[in-house]
Amino acid sequence: MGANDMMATKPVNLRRPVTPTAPAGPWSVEAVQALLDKPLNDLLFEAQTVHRAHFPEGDIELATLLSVKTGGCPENCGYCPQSSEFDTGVKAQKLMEVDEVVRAAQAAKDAGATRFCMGAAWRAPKDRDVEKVAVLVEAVKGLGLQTCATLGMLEPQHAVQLKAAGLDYYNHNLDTAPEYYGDIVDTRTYQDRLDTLSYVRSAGISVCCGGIVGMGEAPVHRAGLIAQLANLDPYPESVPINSLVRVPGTPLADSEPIDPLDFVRVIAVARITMPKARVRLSAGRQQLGDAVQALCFLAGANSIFYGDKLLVTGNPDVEADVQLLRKLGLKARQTTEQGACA
Ligand code: SAM
Ligand code: DTB
Ligand code: SF4
Repeated sequence: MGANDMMATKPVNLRRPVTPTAPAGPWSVEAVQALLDKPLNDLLFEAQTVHRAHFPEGDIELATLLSVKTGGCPENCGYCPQSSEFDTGVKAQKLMEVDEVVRAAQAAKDAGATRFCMGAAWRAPKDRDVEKVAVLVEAVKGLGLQTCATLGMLEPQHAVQLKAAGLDYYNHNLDTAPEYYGDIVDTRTYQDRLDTLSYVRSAGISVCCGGIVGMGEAPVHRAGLIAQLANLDPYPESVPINSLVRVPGTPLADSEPIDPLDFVRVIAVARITMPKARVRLSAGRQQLGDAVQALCFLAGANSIFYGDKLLVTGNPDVEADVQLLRKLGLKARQTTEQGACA
């Protein structure tokens, strides 16, 4: 097959990824593992080929996070500084007021973000919490930004309410493979996560779902996570790949950091298995350095969290990211006057 044939854009069915190595049916963990194990240059070439076929513009989406309700969470996710079970110095705060959120969202838009994601440290929001977040969503949507929220487990009617308020995306991560999940959190199950994802889908909200690497997982767990994500039907529109931010006081604070090239591999395999998704190079960028981030973009990452803070931990500052994109000759995704993404 010549290079031109490989670059040709074919009609794509979201349910059946069209890639050089895509299986006819669901992705097996073994097939994903085989991709992860390829020689790096071969893997990057395949990922970049898939990437160019599906994202000829090559732009980078800028999504800004805001923790609208911080800390005091009853869950025990071993990576999370916001769990009330761990002594991390994060102070619990109540839900932010609308005007404060709108100010932050406007500032994000002015800085060039096209998506604004509101995070809340809840296990599952109560009815009255969802009503209040719906007001926030409506206000942020009114600024012409894409809206995203991550609030924990939802009931089906909550998803419907949030959709009606103008929620475009719901972030709910599977975090790792089902086999490793119980080692990371035991206050909820993998099936709880899948249930919320199905309510979000049914309500017509786009799905943002990914995971974390560098939590002491085995390579097969990374393959297991990607297979789970790629086999969601359809696979998520947004796939955040986080590198663990090791926060003192959390049970995972002393985890062995992932080899940066293994992180690049995970990004590449996410791109190959979910060709039309926005793959987000998410938490942990402060530890990666410019060269590894450049490799992640080559591997098919086309979204970042943009802004000086993630939820409670740090992120590269805006000026550094503007310079990085400029240095790499990458352009940020633009919105139209109406706020729709061009
Ligand atoms: N409470 C909600 C939930 O768990 O879905 C929403 C907020 S929670 C902080 C959102 C996601 O952030 C988690 O699912 C996890 O994937 C990611 N996350 C949390 N702490 C992290 C850390 N220290 N490093 C990397 N990612 C982290
Ligand atoms: C996601 O996958 N990563 C973001 C967002 N979705 C909500 C959160 C990262 C959190 C990093 C640690 C912190 O600041 O709390
Ligand atoms: Fe709570 Fe979400 Fe943190 Fe888990 S990840 S402790 S659910 S805020």
